[in-house]
Amino acid sequence: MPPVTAFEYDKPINSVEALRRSILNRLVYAVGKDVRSATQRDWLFAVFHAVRDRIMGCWRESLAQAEDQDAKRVYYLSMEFLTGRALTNALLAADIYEPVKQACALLGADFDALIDLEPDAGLGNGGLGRLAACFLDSMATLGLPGMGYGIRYEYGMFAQRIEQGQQVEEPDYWLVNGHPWEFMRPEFSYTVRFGGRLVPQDGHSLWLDTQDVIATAYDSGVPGHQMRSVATMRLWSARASGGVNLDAFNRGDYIQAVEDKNHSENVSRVLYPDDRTEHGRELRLRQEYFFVSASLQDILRRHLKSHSGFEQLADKVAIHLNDTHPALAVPELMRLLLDEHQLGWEAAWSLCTCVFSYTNHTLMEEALETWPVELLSRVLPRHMGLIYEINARFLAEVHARFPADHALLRRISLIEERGVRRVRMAHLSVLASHKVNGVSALHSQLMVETIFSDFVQMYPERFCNKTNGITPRRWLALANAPLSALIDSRIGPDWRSELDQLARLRDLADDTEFQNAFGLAKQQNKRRLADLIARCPGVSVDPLSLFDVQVKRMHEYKRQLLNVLHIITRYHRILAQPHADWVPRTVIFAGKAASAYHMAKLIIRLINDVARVVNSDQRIGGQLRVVFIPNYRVSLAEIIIPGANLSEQISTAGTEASGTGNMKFALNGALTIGTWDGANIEIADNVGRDNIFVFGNRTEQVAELRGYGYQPRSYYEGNFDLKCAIDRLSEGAFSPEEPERYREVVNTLLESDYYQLLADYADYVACQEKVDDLYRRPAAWTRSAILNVAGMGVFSSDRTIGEYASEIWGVQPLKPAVPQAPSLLPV
Ligand code: 26W
Repeated sequence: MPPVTAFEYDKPINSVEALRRSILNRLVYAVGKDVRSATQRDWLFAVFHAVRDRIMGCWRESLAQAEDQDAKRVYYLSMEFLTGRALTNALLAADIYEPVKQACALLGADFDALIDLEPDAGLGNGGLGRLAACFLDSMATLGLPGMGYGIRYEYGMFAQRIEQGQQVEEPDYWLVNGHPWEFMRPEFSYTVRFGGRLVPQDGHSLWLDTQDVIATAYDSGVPGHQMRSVATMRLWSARASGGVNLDAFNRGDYIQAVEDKNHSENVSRVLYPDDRTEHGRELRLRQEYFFVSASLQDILRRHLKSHSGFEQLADKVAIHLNDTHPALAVPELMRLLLDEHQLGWEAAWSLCTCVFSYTNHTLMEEALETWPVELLSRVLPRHMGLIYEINARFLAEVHARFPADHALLRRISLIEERGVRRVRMAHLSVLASHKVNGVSALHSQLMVETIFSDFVQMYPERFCNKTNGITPRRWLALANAPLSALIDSRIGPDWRSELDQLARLRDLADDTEFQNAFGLAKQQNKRRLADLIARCPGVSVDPLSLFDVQVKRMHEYKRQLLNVLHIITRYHRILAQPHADWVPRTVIFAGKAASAYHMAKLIIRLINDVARVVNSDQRIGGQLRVVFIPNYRVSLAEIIIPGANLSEQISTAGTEASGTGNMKFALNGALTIGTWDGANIEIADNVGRDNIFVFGNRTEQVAELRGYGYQPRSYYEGNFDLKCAIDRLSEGAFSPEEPERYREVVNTLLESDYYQLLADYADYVACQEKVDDLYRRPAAWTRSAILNVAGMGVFSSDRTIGEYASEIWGVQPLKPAVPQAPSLLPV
């Protein structure tokens, strides 16, 4: 027998017959069932296995190439990866969607039903986590060596139910039926230490008596477009170190012993469902350190496998911090290099600043992470010590450069000294990174003008912009089959990996035949969305009405409430003139509120109350409908977004760092109504100012108003419609059973209105009238929608990741593999 070569495996054959046999084989040999006994779940798993088999060869080759070429790799550290479903995405990447569907039909399995059975991997809150998922997709498509590191939460983002108009949270135990896409890798397990005490020894610190948790790797493959490569997402799961507590066990206290074990395993139990305030929670801090420590140990192990020391570390490794959540990677790398590998301080710190880079995703004060010094000292005493040392050296440098400026030292310090002393994770991240980026042009500009202005004086060359992007594979090819087919028929299929190709559609914007086909595709998507809505009890919508959609996390700054004020105004106007020529509208909302965010939950309730009143009012003759779709998540977004005519992106200028939903809508041919905020601005630049509805105050005006003492009441007094809308809310018109229900909402609006809804109200309502005017002219509307799609090329996450790779990480795509000898056996 000849020796086994590295890649002696069976090349997949993707004919319908080969797929049918594969699925059948996997049903019998991996799932342990047969055609007679298979449940839907069994079929889903059989298909999953058959598809996973088909990405394995490419995946192993991607890993081997990176190793053989000794390529520089990028490690994307993120607390969240909101990947959604894996199966349909892989079917598309491997170009076997249709043949697998046919194979299922031959086997008597209901393909559409079984793919719908896959739970979303909801391991993220929203924008930041979904961005990380799009980035992995693009890394795979571009063939960039590296991987994503995160946490394998047992419970993902909670499921949302609406009960009597109110949000109810339910645990999302997404792994309950098993997860056939992942591989457990127990050989990659690391000890992560917490607590304990420091004992000085020979100028070093010994960290003793720690409580230890084991991190075990679980790998998932992320197949790139046409399987150009497969990226790895490695998620860590916590295991107790010593099994059960033997002391307790021997004392006969079995329950206590197992409880201790459970306690350590809590670290990877649940995703924190709050995207603004979780500082101070000890378990969250433990999660952050847990995944960062395991990832860094893994990165250094891999490096030392093929290098004798760390001289080349910065040439071979780039580590990216997705927001500050993984910022403990900085003191952890210092600890590993100093304490475990005996490097000197200067060498270790210089490696840090070469290796790390950091993306900021928010300027909002309350979302900037800080950790109490007391907590850090207790949970991670060694790291707290290292942070002090980093800070002391840094402040000395600042003082040397700006000796007269004492206020600067206080402002720029890694430690906030006012009140309870806290570590500023953003400062730590900036200090340790050679590049720091914002996520849209405006955001990056505001970032250097506001929160990091002091750091700009010290390190101006560090700061840059990388405007966000989205993967066109999931967000157009997969989510919108009708439009994808139409685009293919006119410009071919290459837009999937060269999204700039969409610019060729500009020539078709005035082509009546194309417009009609484009309109038909939109209509098909609207019908699919209407069917989805019909499954919510008690609502039916007209697919010919204008679908006006706002789907995103519930946040005061995103101003869902401004949308509601417009709805109430429109409702009143229709009641006043029921026979006027109204453009029938369906306003669709979806989104989760953080469980402790009272105002956001109240707004969900308000939307549902307004929906109930408006939808049941016979007098308006169906000219207006309001719908709240429960449990917004990636798989729902894939249905909702293609069905939208109008995309609501109405945050207070200066507050939405970028937005990525805005890009998904425009790519699917919705027109945007939006403020001059985040990436909306760049969308306007690319689709043309005539093809987007912009309204409201800009950042400078918002700041000016805030500076002068903003008076929301003056807008209320001065605008009849606005006064009417707020008065009706205040009287309990939408909650007759409890008239005081929205008192708080009214008071917030009239007394403080921090996000200046009232200042933008009149312009917003006027802008909505322009929306109606254009919708009355279907050809003109469709033309604009086509120009939106045509202008979206730049918002591909392939473009974004290409920029990160060349301008921040210094990594290059892998060289194509040498063709393998054809194999003989089908999988
Ligand atoms: C500490 C809790 C916490 C958790 C998450 C604080 C802050 C966050 C994120 C920074 C919130 C977030 O998801 N930000 C969004 O990031 C997207 C991707 O860059 C942007 O498109 C959104 O505008 C931004 O709000």
